[in-house]
Amino acid sequence: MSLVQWVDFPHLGDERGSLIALEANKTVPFEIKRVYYIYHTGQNVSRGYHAHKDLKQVAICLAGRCRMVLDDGDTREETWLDRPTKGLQIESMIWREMHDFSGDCVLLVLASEHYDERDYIRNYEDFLKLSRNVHHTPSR
Ligand code: T46
Repeated sequence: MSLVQWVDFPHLGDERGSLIALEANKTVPFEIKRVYYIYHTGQNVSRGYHAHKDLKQVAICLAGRCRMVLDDGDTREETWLDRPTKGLQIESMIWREMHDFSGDCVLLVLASEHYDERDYIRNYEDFLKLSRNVHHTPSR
């Protein structure tokens, strides 16, 4: 299965313009505990470079665009976030990097948990070791 999984949001627009509603456990596949947004990212600045042990997120580009790289330790895929009608699902234990932010990019992120620095894996070698354990531990 591709690492790039989208949620398509129903478009509730009419002749007056566009409207999208985000609802926990409906359009967004988890209970939303936190919302943050990334904007005014400098030119040639990249962000991310970490994975999360448990956190699940949906990232929606409300304006502009940026390029997201996802890596599960075996496969690396990338995609552009450039429209507010689609959310990119980022599961736990996925290394992510964000590049090529346009000056007007506003990236909204919905998160399944409150902020907890202990959930971050910020070293790629540590991520690879942990992801091998997660994927290769036989379940009984
Ligand atoms: C992710 C990508 C897509 C907080 O205090 N609370 C928060 O909710 C967040 C998200 C961050 N912070 C602090 C932690 C750092 O001192 O804000 C600072 C910047 O965070 P970070 O360097 O982790 O930002 P990004 O853009 O590299 O990553 C963020 C999220 O942290 C991360 O979960 O998946 O966006």
